[in-house]
This record gives sequence, C-alpha cells and structure tokens, in this order.
Amino acid sequence: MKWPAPTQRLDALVVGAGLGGLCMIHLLRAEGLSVKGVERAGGVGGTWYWNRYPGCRCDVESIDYSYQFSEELQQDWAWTERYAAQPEILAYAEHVATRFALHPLIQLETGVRRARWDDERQRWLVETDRGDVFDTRFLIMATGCLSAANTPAFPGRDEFAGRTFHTGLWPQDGVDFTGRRVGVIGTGSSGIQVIPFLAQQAAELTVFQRTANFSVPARNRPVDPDEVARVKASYADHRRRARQQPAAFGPDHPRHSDSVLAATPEERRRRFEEHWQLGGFMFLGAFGDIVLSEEANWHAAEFVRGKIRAIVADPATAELLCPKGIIGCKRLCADSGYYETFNRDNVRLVDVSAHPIERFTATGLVTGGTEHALDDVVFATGFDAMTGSLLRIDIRGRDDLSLADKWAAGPLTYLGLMVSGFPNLFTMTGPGSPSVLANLVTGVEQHAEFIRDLIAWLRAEDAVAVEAGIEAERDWVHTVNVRSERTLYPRCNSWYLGANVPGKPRVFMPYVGFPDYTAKLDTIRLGRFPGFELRCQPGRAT
Ligand code: N01
Repeated sequence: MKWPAPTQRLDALVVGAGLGGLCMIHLLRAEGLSVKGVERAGGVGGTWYWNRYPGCRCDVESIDYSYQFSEELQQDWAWTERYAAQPEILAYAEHVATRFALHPLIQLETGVRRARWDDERQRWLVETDRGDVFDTRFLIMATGCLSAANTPAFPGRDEFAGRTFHTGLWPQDGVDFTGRRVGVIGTGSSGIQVIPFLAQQAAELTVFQRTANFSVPARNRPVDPDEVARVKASYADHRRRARQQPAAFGPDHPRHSDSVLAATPEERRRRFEEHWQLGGFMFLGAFGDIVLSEEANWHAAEFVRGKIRAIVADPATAELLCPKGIIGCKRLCADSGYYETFNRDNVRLVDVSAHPIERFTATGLVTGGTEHALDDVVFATGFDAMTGSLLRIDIRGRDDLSLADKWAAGPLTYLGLMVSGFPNLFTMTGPGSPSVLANLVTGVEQHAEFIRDLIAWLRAEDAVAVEAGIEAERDWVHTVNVRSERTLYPRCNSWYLGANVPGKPRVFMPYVGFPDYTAKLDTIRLGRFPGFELRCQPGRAT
C-alpha cells in the first residue's frame, strides 16, 4: 500500500501515553529531541485509563508503584491507600502529565495503524487512524503489556440483546447494574476484583468460571502516615533496595529463603498463616521454593484451598473454587472479599470447564444445554498480553520484514528492548524483559532511561541508527527460555505463555529475574552497549 506524504517530522515518536510513554516523552525532551506522543485513548494513563471497572486497584503497594525520576514528585505526591485504586492512579498520571508539561506533546484519540522503516533514509514512517504520517528517527512503542483486550469469539455473541462490557474497556461514565441479572465470564485478577462489587449491585450475579484461580486477600487499608514518613525520609534508599527485590517492590516485606519441605507441619502452617495475614503477593514469600518446586508448591496451594473451604459455606461451591494447579504459576490474585461473595444469596457459580459456553442467545448464554437468562454480560477475559498491542499494528522493518512474521513462532528480542531487523524501534517492557513479573512503573522507568542513554550514545557516535545484533538477540532469547524453565511458570495455561489466546505460540514471554536484569543493563551501559549495532549516515563509515 502506498504511503502518503509525511505530515510531521520528528526525532522521536512515542506510541502510548500510559506510565511508560509519559516518562519516555519527558526524558527524551530533556535530551533536546523533538518528541511527540500519540495515544488512542481520550486521556493519559494507559491501563489506568481503560480499566475503570468497579473494584479496580493495583496489587503493588502505592509507595512502590510510582515514579522515582523526580525527588520532588515522590515527596509531594500523597497516596491515600496501601494499594491505590484506579481513580487515584489515573489522577497521578494526569498530575505527572500536567506537572511536567507533557500534555502539549501528546495527541490523544490517535491510534497507530502501521509503521515502516525506510532503510535509505534511516527513518520510520508512521501512519495513524487520524491521517497523520509521522517521519521520525526513533519509534518507541510504549503500548503496554496488558492493553489489547481479549474477547473470545463465542458463537452468537452479536445476537445477545443485553449490554456487554469488557473490564479492560470500561465505559468512562461507569455502569449501573442495579436490579439487573449480570453474568461475568472470567475469574482472573480483573474478574476477582469486579465480582464482589457487581454482587453488591446486581439482582443476580452468575459467575462463569473455566479455571479456578488462587487469590489471597489484599488487606488494603489507608496508608500508615508513620510508614510513609519513614520511606520519604530516605526514598532513594528505599528505591535502591526495592530494585534488588525479585519483583522490584517491598524491600521491607518479610521474605524467607528456606524450603517448605524442611519445615515441620506446625512451622509450615504458622508461616503460611502469617503470610496470608500479610496479604497479596507477600504470601509467596513464606518460603523460598514455592515457585521453584512442585512439591513445595503443593503445600502452599493446599493451605489456600483450606482457606477457601473455610470461607465458602456451600461445600460444592467451595470445591469448584478450589484451584487444582500450581499457586503462583498464573499471576497470583489479590482480592477484597472475593471468596466471601459466594456466600451471598444472589451469587451463583457456573463451572464452564465441564460445560463450556456453547453460544449466546438474545436473552443470555447457554452452557451444557442450559440457558442462563442475563441482562448484562461482563467479559473479564483478559488480554492478548505483551505482544498483542504491538502485533495489532502493521510494523515493517528492514527489507519489509513484518514484526508479525518475525514473531510467528514467538517473540524474539534483545533484552525485551529491541528487535533485530527493526532499527531504531524500541519496545518498552517488551517480551524478554521482566515487565509483568515486576513492578511495572520501575520497569518502564528503567527502560525509558536505557533507551534515552542508547540514543545519547548513538548521537555521541554521530550515528543515525541502532539495532539489536542477531547473535545478541539469539543468545538473549535462549537466556530468557533457560530462566523460565528453572521455575514452575511454564507448567500452566497462563497468559504469560499466550495460552489464553487461540493460535498464539506457546512461549514464556517475560524474563524471570528483575535484579539480574538490572545488573545486566548496567553492565551493558558501562561497556558501551555490546549487542547493539550502530549505523552512520549513508556514505559514512561506522
Ligand atoms: O485476565 P486473565 P485478567 N471461556 O487472563 C477466562 C493484570 N491485572 O484481566 O483461566 C471461559 O488473568 C480465563 O479462564 P482460564 C494482572 O497481571 C492486575 O483477569 O483461561 N472463560 C480467566 O479466568 C493479571 O494477571 C490487576 O481458563 C474464559 C479469565 O477469563 C492480568 O492483568 C487487576 C474464556 C481471564 O483472566 C490479566 O488479568 C486486573 C473462555 N473462552 C488485572 N477465555 C491488579 O493489579 C478466557 N476466559 C490487581
């Protein structure tokens, strides 16, 4: 397809104005680059713009889930809750965009359709759905890891006469479910957060569960002013210690390295109970081998199943809610009253593993030959994670190679940051980086700083393009695979593996090991970017 003439020339185009894009734009502007952001939403905030469903909140503590690039910002901003709710994080993103004067650089309601590398001019052409054609030296994809909503193609979906919603595309003005018969499909983190809220409003709530998930109470509460004062007195030190943690948060969380298997039954129970009370991800810190050994994992899983049986009054419902698999293999959920919700008279659990959803009708949906009458359906069916938001754009690198073809058997990157064959294209928190396995604000900031430094190096060398070397990419993909194989992660059907999207290659996408990754980036930076190859202006030697 022919390309129209460019409408704007830039040094850098950043796609996406979530927490990654905002930080990237800020850092590149400070380098003196002409930079612009495009964002398909009507405002900044990314994930936190779209996921407005009731109950949506972060599962990383607010003191950690925030930027560290500005000491003034982190001192001034005051979180109200231990785990911030969606409106507060969205307000934070807005505050950052205003405080650092980023709004004028961001074009909203603009989605990127296609991008093509022009090897002769060593520049990208990028076309949007608003008719812009950007001619840019650098193209930074800050499109998010969990931003391409996944709605399964259920037969007859269009026949349904009621209202439908996806948790990841929630209406801006909210939804009133009072007096309605509501169905929720999906019991991942989003489902587990929204279900208790829907249950309070709806006349009847039917939860369609395919796989039971492990969830630990989040134990959200207002922030403790003494704790905040302590952290703020030496925030830089808190951040430094957080970066040394497996998931880049909670440097003061109790974490044990001993084996479940070495503990007596009493000690196991005591430790699991203590960490259940701490809440959320902290449960997995009860012992050192919960996500490494299947036998150790079984004890942790069995403890949680015991909790579910104790909370849920109806034994048959409790059994259906008890997950069979490995705890922590899929992302552990953090809830506020999820299991308790099934003790309400207006809530019903339908197992769709035994009897999958056959089809929608005008008035509901059918499982195992039974029609469930519904007014509204909420899809909490997740995302085409990590690669979806990139592959929904037609991206073509050198020799017209498409990213979709390059990644046909799974994503290939160097450090999750660059792809060989795609010069000057950067993927923030891309597959092959710790991304979704660590605090994502720290992750995007780390990538924004690295991309800034890589571009500064390129400019200092008087080069015009940088690209991941093919060998560096191959070795890194191997490293990522070896890392995940040492864990229990590849042993379940998670979105980390793309297993939730029919036809998606089954490859474990994130890199396991945030602190090692940080050390690796530091070494690469100090060593003048081995694995990255520079190209000078045509006609000049490299
Ligand atoms: O999506 P999911 P999510 N028929 O993919 C079910 C982050 N997040 O939006 O498990 C029936 O986890 C599917 O069933 P199964 C967090 O990283 C964070 O909930 O595939 N059911 C599953 O139950 C999280 O992990 C926060 O068998 C179908 C559900 O839909 C990630 O986002 C909050 C189906 C999808 O679960 C994604 O979470 C929210 C079908 N055809 C999200 N297809 C916090 O910070 C899918 N399902 C707390």
